Amino acid sequence: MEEVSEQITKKTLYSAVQPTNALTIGNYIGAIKSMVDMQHDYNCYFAIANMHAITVRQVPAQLRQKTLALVALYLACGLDPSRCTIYVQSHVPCHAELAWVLNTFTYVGEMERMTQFKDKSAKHADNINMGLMDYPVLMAADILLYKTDVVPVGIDQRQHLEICRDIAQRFNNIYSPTFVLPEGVYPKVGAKIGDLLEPTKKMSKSSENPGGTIFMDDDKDTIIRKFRRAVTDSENEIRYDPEKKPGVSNLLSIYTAFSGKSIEEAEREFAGKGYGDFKLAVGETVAEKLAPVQSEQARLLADKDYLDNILREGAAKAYKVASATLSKVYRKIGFYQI
Ligand code: ATP
Ligand code: LTN
Repeated sequence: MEEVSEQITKKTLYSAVQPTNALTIGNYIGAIKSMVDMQHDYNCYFAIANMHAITVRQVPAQLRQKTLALVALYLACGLDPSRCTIYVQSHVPCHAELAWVLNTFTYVGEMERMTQFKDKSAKHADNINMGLMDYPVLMAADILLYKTDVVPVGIDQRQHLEICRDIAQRFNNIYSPTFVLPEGVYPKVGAKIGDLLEPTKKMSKSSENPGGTIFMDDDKDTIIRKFRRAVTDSENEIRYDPEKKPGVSNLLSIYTAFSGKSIEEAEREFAGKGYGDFKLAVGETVAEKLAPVQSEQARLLADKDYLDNILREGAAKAYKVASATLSKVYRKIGFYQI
């Protein structure tokens, strides 16, 4: 009873991560951490976006393995499967089905203008496939199927959130109010974690130089070594100023996300200290937080049946909600139903 009334009063939250490469602390700070922090206050759906992942060529065995590894990571980071619906996108066919309908409410020109499409087209010039271009429409389908109110993501996804709202609004205007318009939620600090070697560039899973990226499965020595080489500036002042001091500010953002301290507290803590000490402290804090997550992820990965059960239950719960929305859409657009 309590669970039912909770679901009625709580707003709905949706997010997803692609099971590609190893996740970075950018993914953690930009998305997973907010998901964990917000899970108690919302009715949550968290997907493993394997259908988005294939817009870039994947090795099948690795995609399978990374899918399960991401479920284990979600749990190891603190997502509670008894509170939130955790599932694999391809297990709920409604995503592909709604995406097809939404395609007919989306203009080619809009998709060609998407920053991520342009970046990924440049990076994978030999495989500029239709799926890559259609990526935001599938993402809109993900979000709209669950009547989502809020979507916690990194700032790089803002454009996709905006187009999702445009598509939903367009559909609502042509028919009648059908879709809820979702709001993107971006972390106050850390919505765009920078690469350690090029701090004005987004830290990315698929970066060419792994030296600038901290992966969630990096060991302590690797983490400390990467932070030691992080680019700073020629001053020797630990102050948050993303414009003038992108490297130091990026390290401060990472430090606050992992220590729970505020930027001001961190600035005070390191006042008068040198960059060497600062970088070591950031590296140690990150390594200390990641160690238990890594061992918990490994423990969970050894219990495939447990993870499969979570995914089975998650898919069933997601399907119930998604299929109801899809059916409503089919009715409105005039698909004959039996
Ligand atoms: P790639 O760079 O290979 O395209 P990605 O690292 O962006 O992948 P996704 O699965 O596309 O990974 O993103 C998962 C989530 O992590 C999204 O919410 C995204 O906004 C967030 N995110 C990714 N990188 C960062 C970053 N550097 N800072 C903050 N958030 C990030
Ligand atoms: N495109 C997202 C992953 C994603 C997503 C979503 C995020 C797929 N579907 C729905 C939020 C809501 C990314 O982070 N690159």
